Amino acid sequence: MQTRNNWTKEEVLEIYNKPIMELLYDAATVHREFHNPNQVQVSTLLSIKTGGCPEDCGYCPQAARYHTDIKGNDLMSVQQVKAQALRAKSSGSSRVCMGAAWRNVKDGPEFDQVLEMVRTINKLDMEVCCTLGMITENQAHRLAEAGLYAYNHNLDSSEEYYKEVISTRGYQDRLDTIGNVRKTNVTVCSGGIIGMGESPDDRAGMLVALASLSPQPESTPINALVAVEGTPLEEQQPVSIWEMIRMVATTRIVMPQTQVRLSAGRTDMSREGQAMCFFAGANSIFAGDKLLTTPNPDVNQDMEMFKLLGLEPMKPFVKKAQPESVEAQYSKYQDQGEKPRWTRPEHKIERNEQAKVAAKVAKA
Ligand code: SAM
Ligand code: DTB
Ligand code: SF4
Repeated sequence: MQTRNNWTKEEVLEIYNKPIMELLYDAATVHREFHNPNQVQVSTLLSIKTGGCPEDCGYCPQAARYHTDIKGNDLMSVQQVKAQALRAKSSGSSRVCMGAAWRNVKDGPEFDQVLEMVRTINKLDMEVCCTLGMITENQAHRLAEAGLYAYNHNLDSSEEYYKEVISTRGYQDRLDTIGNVRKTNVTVCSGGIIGMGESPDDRAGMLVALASLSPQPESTPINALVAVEGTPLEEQQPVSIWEMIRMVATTRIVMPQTQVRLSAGRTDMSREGQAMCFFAGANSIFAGDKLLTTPNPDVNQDMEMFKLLGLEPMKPFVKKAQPESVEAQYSKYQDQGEKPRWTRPEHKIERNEQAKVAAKVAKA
């Protein structure tokens, strides 16, 4: 099966609405073509900066304007992050995703601290992912140089429904950040939420938008809304497991190579329900008793479920080699007795180049 970037909403809806047995069979068939069905990636979320966000995302307990019970925190220290990452690694995680309740990244000491966190986790041989809000192309390059493996930035819904949920930024802003990440060697993680009151049409619209990205995202989280008291979506009824299964299966079919993440909402799902999602093509979960601010199943319970289902946690860097940080590239050159020519390989204007020109001028 070829990866297609030209799915229409009608085609996607037709898949989404198939009789469930047919849908499961089709999705599982695609899944086996591209993935090992017995392996599931285990990723750990770390909220490195919690709460106080200026945005108005209607689902989010971290938006400053809603009155939720979460306890806000300033940016964590690099040492705290390292300790948590080591703990996650020892309980089977191969990936750490650091989330910050920011509208966008600002250059300065806090971003420098995040870059240091990325370097630190990369050195632990774990895939490191960040979700920090909007980023510029330059910031994406700096994250890449630090050894970032993935950047998470969700489209969250269809373009039409997005406006119903968020007013402080637009769909194009999301696409722009994803485009900036794509200009580097960092992989793209982008998905969305179901259960916000959107229609199947909106779900299909979101999948068309994601599948039309070329290349498609390497990772696609499918979240079920966790309706948090104090947010505008607090009264939303939980989505049924069948909707989750349909969404996962359809995602698998339209994005055959992506890592489909069964993300928020697992505390309300039975093992049987989750097993159906894995059968339908989900091959990643977030482990640990907390997502960013809301509860998640206990890691021991998850490991029991893995044992029961014969699933094994995926090793890191199965899909793409570990990125080399600038320091790693530098020391490799030194070992070979050479000096690296480029310190920022993806940048067109280079300090080295400028220095060379200046030296030539001085000589003349
Ligand atoms: N501030 C950054 C941003 O919005 O991109 C990063 C953090 S934000 C919390 C990451 C993602 O978490 C959102 O895009 C959304 O998909 C998901 N999310 C947030 N609150 C949620 C909730 N209550 N239920 C399900 N998913 C949620
Ligand atoms: C994603 O799509 N889901 C994760 C991760 N990317 C960052 C976050 C889920 C957050 C759920 C609400 C909370 O715990 O605050
Ligand atoms: Fe802020 Fe992200 Fe929450 Fe929106 S989803 S309010 S941008 S932390």
